[in-house]
Amino acid sequence: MLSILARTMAKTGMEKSCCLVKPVSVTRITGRYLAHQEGLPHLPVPPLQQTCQRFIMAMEPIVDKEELSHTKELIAEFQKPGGVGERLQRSLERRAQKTENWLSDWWLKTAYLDYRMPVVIHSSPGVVLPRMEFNDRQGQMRFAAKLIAGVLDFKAMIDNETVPVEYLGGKPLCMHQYYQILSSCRIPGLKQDTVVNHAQSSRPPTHITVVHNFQFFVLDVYNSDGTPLTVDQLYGQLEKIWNSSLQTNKEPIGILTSQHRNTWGKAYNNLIKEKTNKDSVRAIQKSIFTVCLDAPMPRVSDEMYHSRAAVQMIHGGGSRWNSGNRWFDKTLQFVIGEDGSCGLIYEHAPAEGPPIVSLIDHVVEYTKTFEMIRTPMVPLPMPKKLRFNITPEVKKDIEKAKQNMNIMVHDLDVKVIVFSHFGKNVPKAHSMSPDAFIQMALQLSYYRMYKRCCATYESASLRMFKLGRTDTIRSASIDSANFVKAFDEPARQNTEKVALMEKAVKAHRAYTNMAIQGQAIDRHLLGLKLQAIEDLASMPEIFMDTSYAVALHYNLSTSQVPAKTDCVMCFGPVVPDGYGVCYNPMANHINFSVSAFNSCNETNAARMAKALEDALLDMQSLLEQTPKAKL
Ligand code: COA
Ligand code: HC5
Repeated sequence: MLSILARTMAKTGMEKSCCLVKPVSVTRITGRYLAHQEGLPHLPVPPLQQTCQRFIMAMEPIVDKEELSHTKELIAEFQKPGGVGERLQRSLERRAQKTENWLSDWWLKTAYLDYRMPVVIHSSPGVVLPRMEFNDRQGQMRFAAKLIAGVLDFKAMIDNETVPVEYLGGKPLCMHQYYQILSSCRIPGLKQDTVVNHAQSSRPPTHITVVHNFQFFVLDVYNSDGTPLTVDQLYGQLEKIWNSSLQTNKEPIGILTSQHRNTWGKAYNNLIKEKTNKDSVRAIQKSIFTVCLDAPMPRVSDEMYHSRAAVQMIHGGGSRWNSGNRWFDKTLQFVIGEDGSCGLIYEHAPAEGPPIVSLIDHVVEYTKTFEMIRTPMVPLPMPKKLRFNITPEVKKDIEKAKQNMNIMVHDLDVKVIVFSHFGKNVPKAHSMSPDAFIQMALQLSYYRMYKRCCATYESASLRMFKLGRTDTIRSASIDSANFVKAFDEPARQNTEKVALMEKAVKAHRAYTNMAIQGQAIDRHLLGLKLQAIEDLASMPEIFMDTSYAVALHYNLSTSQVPAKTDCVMCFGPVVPDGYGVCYNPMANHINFSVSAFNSCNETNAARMAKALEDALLDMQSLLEQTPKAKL
């Protein structure tokens, strides 16, 4: 049975290092990492007929009969012997032979660098850590110091190539993404963005950036002998930063990074015309990561705490609050408030959630086990404040960005629930895949609310393959539709409903297995489409068909991101009338976040979250009311 991304020790000798940070050295990806990477299989190109057949099956629950029969005709035409499909398939297979991964560059461009919506809400996920016990600025800075030390401890494992290899279903995973999350940043362009990574440069960075009251500072985190600053030293430096950024009337320069990418690309070119600005921007881009010391946010009840913390991570609360206290292009930004709230936001282009979560798990453990070590107080230089020359044009861009940000903030509706009735334990006790069980609960919730099934996306890891990213598990299936339609039918027997549930759960698990083995349909279809753009004069009709558009209109965009830490992950919906649902299933409870847009009358995050709780409980009671012997 496939297990979760087991963070087990490598069998390849990449055993966990003791957590001592070695002196920083020029990081060179060498022996062990490369040997591991070289052993990974290449992403396959699935057979054409298989994808065509599975595409039709995936359309059945989400398009009407007429559309489906039209799509069947188009597919038959596309896949006929000697047809356009075969030609594209051959080109794709040639591409696969020539590259390390036929998909990864295309995916990076399509999903991220060419995608022009703001990264805020539309792309960058947030993570809320368990609430810490501090409640004042000393506590905030002390925690920040420990967190920085913990991240540097993890960085040492990256630098020494001793990050434990992850496994999925007993197979080792590609570790490339770990080398992309530190010292990197997205850079806006007029039509396409880029990502820079300074970790491999001849002089890798030794500083992080800290932002407080919208003012950015360069904080050197290594001593001249290459040892990392101790927590005490970091605390002292943070205090200096705090004391020289007390003014609260500064221009929120970072808010520019929340704009539509073309707008930001233009504003960026204008901003960096000035040398001072260019140097400051480069210092942020090059830094190992960013720490945002946030101003206090409005207090809310304990019940609302997680939902409020989720939006603090996703967007910072608007221009009045902490949205300007960010550089949203930065790959990794830790966010720490005064009230014990902490978490992070990450720019998604370089990596998926699991490497970020591994880092968090390490850092959280580190902050718990840390003991104060008195360090000789050698005076350290004052961290450098980054200057920005705000010309009238830059000021205008900031004002526009503030307005747009506030509109986006108002539009995002987020509800976090800690589902405490059960976790992975209940589905496991009924011999069901917990992930598939949760996905079927989501299908049931959606059906109950809308009386229809919708295109549903669940992330599947492709990291069994070299440079693998993700494919799509289509959770709405013929079997899930049969299950959700029967569930509230009084005429149906419980035994029949349980049988339908089991069938749907099994079908989902089967799709998952197929996806993680590189045999799902979505990235293959994308590949064929992009190949058509390269090879053909006109677009094959299946890609212009309504069914294909419906297939990609994910009213439910979901992702499981398991963590050891009891954290909540969150992201925005991907369509105007959709939901974003992220969950972290623990042994005995499940953390969920549900997002939606307020501008859509049909969606409501709290209602969907409630429907999900009800669906999970109803599925559990159905299983418990139906004696096993009868199954
Ligand atoms: N009976 C009993 N136990 C079962 C079971 C069954 N029929 N099926 C599964 N289980 C157990 C597993 O052994 C596992 O046990 P563990 O908790 O001891 O490890 C656990 O239940 C979880 O398995 P399951 O719920 O089936 O899911 P999974 O962990 O295999 O995850 C995906 C499924 C799709 C999430 C995973 O394959 C994946 O791709 N993850 C990456 C997703 C990702 O990248 N997300 C972020 C994108 S940015
Ligand atoms: C810290 C949790 C991050 C989860 C992010 C995630 O799941 O991103 C998906 C990536 C992918 O390629 O499937 C995209 N999604 C948010 C739209 C589901």
